[in-house]
Amino acid sequence: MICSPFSSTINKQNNYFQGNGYTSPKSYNMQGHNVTNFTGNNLQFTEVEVYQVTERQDETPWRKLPEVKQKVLKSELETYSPPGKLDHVNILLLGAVGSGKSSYFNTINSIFQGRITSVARSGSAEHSLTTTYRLYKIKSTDSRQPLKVRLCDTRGLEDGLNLDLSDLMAIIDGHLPDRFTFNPSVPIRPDIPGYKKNPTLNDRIHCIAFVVDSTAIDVFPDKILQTFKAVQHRVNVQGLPQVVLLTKVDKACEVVSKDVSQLFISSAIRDVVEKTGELLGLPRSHVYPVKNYEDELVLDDNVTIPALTSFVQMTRFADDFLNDCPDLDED
Ligand SMILES: Nc1nc2c(ncn2[C@@H]2O[C@H](COP(=O)(O)OP(=O)(O)O)[C@@H](O)[C@H]2O)c(=O)[nH]1
Ligand SMILES: [Mg+2]
Repeated sequence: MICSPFSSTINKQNNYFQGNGYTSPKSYNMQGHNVTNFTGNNLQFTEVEVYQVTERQDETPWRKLPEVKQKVLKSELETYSPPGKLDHVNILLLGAVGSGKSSYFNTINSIFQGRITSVARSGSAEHSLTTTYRLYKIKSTDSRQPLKVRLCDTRGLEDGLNLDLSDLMAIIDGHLPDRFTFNPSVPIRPDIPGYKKNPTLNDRIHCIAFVVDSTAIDVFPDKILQTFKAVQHRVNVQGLPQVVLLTKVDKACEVVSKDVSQLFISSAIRDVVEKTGELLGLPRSHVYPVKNYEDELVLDDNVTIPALTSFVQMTRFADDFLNDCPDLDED
């Protein structure tokens, strides 16, 4: 039944409100009743209550996370050993300045330290705060050993002071040592100090994580997209796994900003995941929405589990890549 019994203001006359609208049956099973016997054939109401219908979030998650405990995910990483004679797996964080690369490392490190830590400098400075290339080790308080998975944090991509494709390929192919300082006016060449001329498989990147700020997806900077595409073009040949870490999900959806547990229920986040996958030509299952620890003082499962899941997935992809890598037995 479509009802619009009154509009604007109606006043009570005698003992009823006189409606000024209409009621009409439509697409509804009235079970033998009609408008006449339903309304008494008038629009006189003794009581009027006004309700607002609001859109209800669909409670079915659009992505199911593994039903294992955080402890199981952590222990998978703590006990992980790369194949062959490799010492560790290297995951490269690549993204615009301010996209949340350093914060992602801090998030993962905090999870394994069991408390909020801030080893990598993060912030909102206009230019990249990270000017050195860092191969971060993640120490676990439980196993007291560093994980055999490292996160590589680069200087951010930005207009003007861009890392060009050959610089990025030097990183991906393992030519740069830990703590290498980028000098925007000196291109990376084999004769610069610290350059590794003959990197081994151990030095190379085994998985690339494009770090994307989920609030920037609608107006994604063209120059950064072009850099991502150029990198993809080069690494697709090697079969290097690629994922997207979609950060700042709390800023992309009001529901998630109030309650991070709604991350995989939020249709706004589902849409951003879909758009990002399309933008980078990657399957949605390779796009991981995460909220980084940034103003929290204590760890929270709703933040930890999506971040840890993304980290486990990247490690598994890197492991698959290495197992299939023809150079594996040479190192
Ligand atoms: N609200 C929110 N802020 C974030 C998140 N991740 C990073 N930030 C903030 O974004 C800013 C840039 O982060 P940073 O990690 O330095 O970016 P980087 O340049 O890619 O290393 C910092 O102020 C962070 O606190 C997130 O998931 N949510
Ligand atoms: Mg940084």
